[in-house]
Amino acid sequence: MDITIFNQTIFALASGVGKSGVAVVRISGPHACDALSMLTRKPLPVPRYASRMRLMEINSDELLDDSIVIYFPSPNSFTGEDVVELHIHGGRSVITGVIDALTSIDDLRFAEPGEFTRRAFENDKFDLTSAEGLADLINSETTAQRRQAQRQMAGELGDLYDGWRDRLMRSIALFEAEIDFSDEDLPDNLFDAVGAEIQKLKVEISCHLNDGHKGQNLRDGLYITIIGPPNSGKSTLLNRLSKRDVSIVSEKAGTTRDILEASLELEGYPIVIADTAGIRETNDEIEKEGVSRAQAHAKKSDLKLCVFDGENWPEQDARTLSMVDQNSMIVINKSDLMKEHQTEYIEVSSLTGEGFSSLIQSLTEEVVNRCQMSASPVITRARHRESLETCLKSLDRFETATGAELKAEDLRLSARALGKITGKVGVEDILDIIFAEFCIGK
Ligand SMILES: Nc1nc2c(ncn2[C@@H]2O[C@H](COP(=O)(O)OP(=O)(O)OP(=O)(O)O)[C@@H](O)[C@H]2O)c(=O)[nH]1
Ligand SMILES: [Mg+2]
Repeated sequence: MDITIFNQTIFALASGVGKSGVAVVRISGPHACDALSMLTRKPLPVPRYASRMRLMEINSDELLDDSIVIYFPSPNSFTGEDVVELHIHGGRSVITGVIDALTSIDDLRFAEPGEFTRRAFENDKFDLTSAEGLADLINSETTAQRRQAQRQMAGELGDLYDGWRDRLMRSIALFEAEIDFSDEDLPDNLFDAVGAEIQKLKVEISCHLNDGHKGQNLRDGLYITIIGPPNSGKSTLLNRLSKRDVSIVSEKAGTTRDILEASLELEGYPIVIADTAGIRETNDEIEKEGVSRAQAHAKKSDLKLCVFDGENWPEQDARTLSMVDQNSMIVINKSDLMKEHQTEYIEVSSLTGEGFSSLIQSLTEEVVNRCQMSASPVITRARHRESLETCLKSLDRFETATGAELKAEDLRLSARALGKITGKVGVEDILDIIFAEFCIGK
């Protein structure tokens, strides 16, 4: 994005599209006040107070809407620029009328997705991790996702990375002093002190990285794939879990071919469960494709729900059995047809619902274990993880490097990697990608 466009005044519908009681149109930039005056033909309202004002067509006295207007003078606004919010009636014709009137004003243009937030970032209203937290908040669907987004938005993650970066900067300063004044008397134990500090930082960053991807799991939702032999009742089980008729169920083996997904929420944690083709050897080309998709899908999911057919118990399907690993939960279905019961695995009947409360309980435990928030902030994006790994690698190099110059350079690289996460340095190339994630009006 060209930086000069920040001189322009932008506007957009900040509330959702479609009919609603109230809609909010936001205007930000140097001409926001002029635009408001053109619509109201009245003096500016008192800053940050809601004022009832009539909005008129620009070229006639035709009433567009009787509205509530709030004016936030720069720098005390969301973007840091002059911002005007028009709270109008949410009818399509009212919204179109106001948007058309704004479009007809020369110095105004429609905002790009995320442009308001980007301006706020450029004006130092918050760092990149907080902006990402805001995007996550808007996209959050469950309570736990909302809490995580709010914590990130409040700057928890940014503060952690800035704190580490500050410590690195202090170490760098000490090294530079050593390089610049090597003839003078600096304490002998200077290198030792920095070495100990870097060692401590490395442990903290490693612990932070070693989070079992909980933050990312919560943000993206945990992905669970149901696998098992044909006819074991996988589709019936998914339909009962999701309380919807997602998959076709039939007594014919080999019914499901495509991957079918249902989104659920367990105690505020988001999960997506996928039903797949029953795994078996087959000459049917389409079924074969279904089986290979099922296997590939199972491999990349966070958890496999391996469903065995209880009718054949204790016999178990060898192909499915070979896919069981530590990321698997075993379920024996058709408990209503089992002649002898077992206690090792979860037994359910997808037909009658028997055993489902313990299945849901076990699933919830798994999900909570893999997503639960801790007291300390967690990594929520691959972007953060990559930079932290780069930082750690530079700190490793620091320890083996010889000479103050090389060591200082490694410290600079590691500080740079941290600065990239919060947006302090070298982020121009990724800003377009990050802010494109937002919707228009944010
Ligand atoms: N008695 C009994 N029948 C079940 C149960 N679960 C499923 N069935 C029946 O088993 C048959 C197969 O069910 P599906 O859910 O289609 O099985 P699937 O594993 O999805 O089969 P494919 O898609 O072919 O791999 C259907 O006739 C279901 O009604 C159960 O718990 N008890
Ligand atoms: Mg099926």
